[in-house]
Amino acid sequence: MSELPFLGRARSFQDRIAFHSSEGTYRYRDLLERSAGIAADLLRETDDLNEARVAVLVTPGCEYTAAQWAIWRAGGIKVPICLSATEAEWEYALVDSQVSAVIADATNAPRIASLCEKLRLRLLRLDDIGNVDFDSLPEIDPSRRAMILYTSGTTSKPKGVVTTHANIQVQIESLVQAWEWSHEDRIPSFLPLHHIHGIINITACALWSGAMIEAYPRFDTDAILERVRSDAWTLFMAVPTIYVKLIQVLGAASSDDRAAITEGFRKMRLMVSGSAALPATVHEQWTALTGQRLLERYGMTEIGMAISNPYRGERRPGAVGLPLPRMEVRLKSENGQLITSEDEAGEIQVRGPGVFSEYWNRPQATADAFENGWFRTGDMAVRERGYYRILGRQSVDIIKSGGYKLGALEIESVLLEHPLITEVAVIGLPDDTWGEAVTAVAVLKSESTLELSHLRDWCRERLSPYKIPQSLRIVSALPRNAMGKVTKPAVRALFE
Ligand code: MCA
Ligand code: AMP
Repeated sequence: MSELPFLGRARSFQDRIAFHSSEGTYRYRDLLERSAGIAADLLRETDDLNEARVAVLVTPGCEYTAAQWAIWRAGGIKVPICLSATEAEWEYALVDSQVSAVIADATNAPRIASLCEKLRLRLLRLDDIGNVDFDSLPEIDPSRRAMILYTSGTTSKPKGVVTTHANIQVQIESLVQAWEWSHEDRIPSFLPLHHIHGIINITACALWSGAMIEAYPRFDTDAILERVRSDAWTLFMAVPTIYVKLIQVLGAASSDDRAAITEGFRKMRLMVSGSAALPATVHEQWTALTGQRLLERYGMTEIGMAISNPYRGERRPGAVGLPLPRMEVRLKSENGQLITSEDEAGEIQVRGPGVFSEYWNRPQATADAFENGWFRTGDMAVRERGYYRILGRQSVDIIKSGGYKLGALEIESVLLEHPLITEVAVIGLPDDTWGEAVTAVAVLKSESTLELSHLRDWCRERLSPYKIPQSLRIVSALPRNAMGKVTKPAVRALFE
């Protein structure tokens, strides 16, 4: 029987260690067995999930991956949801993707149990699933849909980005080839597992290669630096905010500690930055501190990774490099002209077999996102001396903070529910640590006052922590154009 290629790869690494943590060591064969057991549980009432959506709310680690593989082996579509999201955000994703079941671990199951009850969803607790017997698992064609990731955009609610098994395989193979992954690699995983960076670039590439992962539930600076000191890893992948924070920590460390830690970083074979712009100054500071030349790359939920500085060759600070294998990239000017010369800015458009298939249940949004088969990223770039350099987003309504993409309109629609707010505009202001900081500019009901701390407390029930405004400015009116529409550049100008 033919099976999805990642399973064959795992079989060839049977006895190698896939996950290592303070809780234990799991080999590839453990992952295969455990995922088959969970798949059998998912298939209690049917012999194929036939693309039914199954949400995953599991702490990063072996069990998370076993759950993911189980959904795929049972024929379902995996919908990973954010561990730090609010119940309202979970409900949106579960309802929008029409999930039929949720897989959660012992820690997270109690957090989502009442929502599952309300939505009448089956809740599978991993701690309740033992070694379930299975007769056979369905045959899955790679053209089947495999995953839905929620991404914020210029609409008020996030959209579900659908990728097939074939798309995902191309995304993985492209990176494994470009960055020369091997079974000897060892990598920490500390990024959230509801986004491509953690799911594909780190976890899936490692497991495709027979490498070893050390999983952390979050970026735990002390624990991670302790392992860096002891040369635990060959690879390290993070968002720019993490490199900024590491530079701050190393700056404050004693000279002995700093020397031991930077030596650990120096020995790694590759350190990658992505998900947001890496300022050239941070790139240069990191090299001065550790001797490592960070490899910056560019990607997006809809396309995986598209452009990367080379593994071998010049890694240029401030630039993202060249198209990755199996990715075609072009720039289009504002008036629709194809840009062929250097030094001229245009929108990045991408084509290739790794590009997503559709936005879940949004045919119009899908159609609008493509131009003759090319995906329109909404990011502007220029080519200089052969390399692409990202200039920024076309839309002011997209904010990148700590590597997370946030939709200003989504945050505004929540803030408008606050009883004292009558009008609000949300923007991202430049921030040395976070890249951009979420900033709210609000008009209040007459004669009322609102403190930032109160607003932040109020938001905690409604928004993930990274979407909560970092600052608040109260104004008597929002700047509007002649048509009465709020003008974001003018809102931004209030801070200049
Ligand atoms: C958290 N805090 C923030 C933000 N986030 N403050 C300002 N802006 C923010 N964005 C505050 C918290 O409220 C808290 O404040 C304090 O910082 C510590 O919070 P914590 O969550 O513990 O912070 P952290 O652990 O230091 O997290 C920083 C982080 C995290 C590790 C950079 O944000 C992260 O994992 N980001 C990565 C996201 C990611 O993977 N993006 C990839 C998607 P207080 O102490 O007052 O409560 S992009 C992608 O996949 C594409 C395809 C691509 O190209 O990669
Ligand atoms: P998301 O789809 O949430 O993962 O966010 C993708 C967006 O992150 C892209 O459209 C870019 O705006 C931004 N991005 C990713 N990598 C880079 C990078 N190296 N430099 C600048 N922006 C980046």
